[in-house]
Amino acid sequence: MVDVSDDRLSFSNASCLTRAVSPKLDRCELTHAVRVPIDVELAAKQHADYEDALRRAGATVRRLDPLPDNPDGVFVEDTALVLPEVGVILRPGAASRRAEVESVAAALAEYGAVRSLEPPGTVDGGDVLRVGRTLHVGISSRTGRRGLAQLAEIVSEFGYEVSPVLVDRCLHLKSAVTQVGPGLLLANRSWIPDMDLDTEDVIDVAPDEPDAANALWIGEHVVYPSNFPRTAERLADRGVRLILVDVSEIQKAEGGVTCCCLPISRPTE
Ligand code: CIR
Repeated sequence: MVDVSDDRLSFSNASCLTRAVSPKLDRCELTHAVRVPIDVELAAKQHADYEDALRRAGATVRRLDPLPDNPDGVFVEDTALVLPEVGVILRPGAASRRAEVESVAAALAEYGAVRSLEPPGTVDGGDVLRVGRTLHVGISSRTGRRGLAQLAEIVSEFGYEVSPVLVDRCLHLKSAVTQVGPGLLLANRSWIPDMDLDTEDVIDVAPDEPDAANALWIGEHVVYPSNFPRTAERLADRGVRLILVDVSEIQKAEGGVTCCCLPISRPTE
C-alpha cells in the first residue's frame, strides 16, 4: 500500500534548482527513446518557458552554473534528492552524467546537511518518488540495489522508508508514476506492474498516451506537458490545476517535467 499523506506543504514556496540546456543536448544519453534530431535552440527557449511555469506555480528558480560540455546537465533531478531534513547527493547510473553532481553538491551545501552515495552504488533522482514518509525507488537501468540500500540507510535516520519498485519498460520510476496532488497519483500502471496501487487514488494515463505519467506538482499547481491532451483532460476533470508547457525537445532527450527541476524545501526557508 502506498502512503499518500498530504506533503503539499513541503513543496509550497519551494526553490527549484535548474540548469541551462547544453548546446550538446543532442548527444544525450538515450535508453528507450529513439534518437531523433533535437532543435537545441528551441529546447533552450522551451526550458526558459518551463522556468517561467515554475515561477507561476510559486517557486523561486535558481539556475546552477551552466555545464556546456555535459549533454544531460539540464536534467538536475537525477543528481540529488532533497528532503526537508537532508540533501542526498546521488550517483547517477550513467557514467557520462557523474560530472554533473559536483556543482549540485556545492549548491546544496548552502541549504544544510548533505549526505552522499558512494561507489559502486547508483541512484538516479528520476527513480525516487517521495510520497509522505515513503520513498518509492525504481530499480532500473540506472538505479541498482546497492544504491537503494545506501539510500535506505541514509534516509532511515530521518524517518523515511524505502520501497523498491521494478522498472524495466521506461527510463525511470517517475516516467511511470508521479504525485499530482494530496493523496493523488498519476500512473501508467503497465510500466510498474509490481507497485501496489489497488487501494490508492490513481488517475490512469490515457491509453494512447503511455508517456503521460510524468507531472510536476508544485504547491497548488501541476506543471504538465502540453502534448498529452487526453490525460490532461483526465487531470483537469479531477480538479488538478495545470500549467501546460511545451517540452517537445526535452522529451526527445528522454526527459520530462520533473527532471529539469530539483525542488528544495528545507527548514531554513
Ligand atoms: C538520460 O538518459 O539520463 C537523459 N537523457 C534523460 C534524463 C531524464 N531524467 C529524468 O527524467 N529524471
